[in-house]
Amino acid sequence: MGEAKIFLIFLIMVFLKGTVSEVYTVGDELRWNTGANFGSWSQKYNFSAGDTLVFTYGKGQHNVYEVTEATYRSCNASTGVLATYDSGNDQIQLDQTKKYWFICNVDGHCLGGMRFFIDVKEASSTNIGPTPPQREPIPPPPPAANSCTTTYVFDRWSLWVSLVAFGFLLQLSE
Ligand SMILES: [Cu+2]
Repeated sequence: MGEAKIFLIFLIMVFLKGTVSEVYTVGDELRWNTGANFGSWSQKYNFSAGDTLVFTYGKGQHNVYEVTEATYRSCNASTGVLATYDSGNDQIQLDQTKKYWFICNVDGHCLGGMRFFIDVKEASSTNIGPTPPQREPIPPPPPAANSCTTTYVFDRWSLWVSLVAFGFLLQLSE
């Protein structure tokens, strides 16, 4: 019973690991700032639908524009802006499977490197290996009554030996 419970908890953990969305801080410890390499940051992770990006930065120093690919490439946000954020702590849920293109639209920041794109895939459990085959539970040890039976048999046997020996002795004495 104890083993079954542990195995069930293990299964639940595997299931949750495969489905619970991740939260990614853009730029990791460097955050959303000039000087971070967002191209390499964005390639470190496999993003899937339901994950969340968090942009943290000094409010007013930067902003976050979700843009089209063309605007990402040109760094010209006069067109092709899909969404804008400027709170300094922007949490963007990636609820679609598509490419997301982000830039900072403060002068010069996009051209200076504050831009990246990510390819958000379908949330799936393909990154989870097959669960190892569950071993058959070890059968419980045989009941302790067996030892009583053994003792009982032994006692009967020794009684029988004693009787034979006694009879033998009686025969000798005749
Ligand atoms: Cu900026």
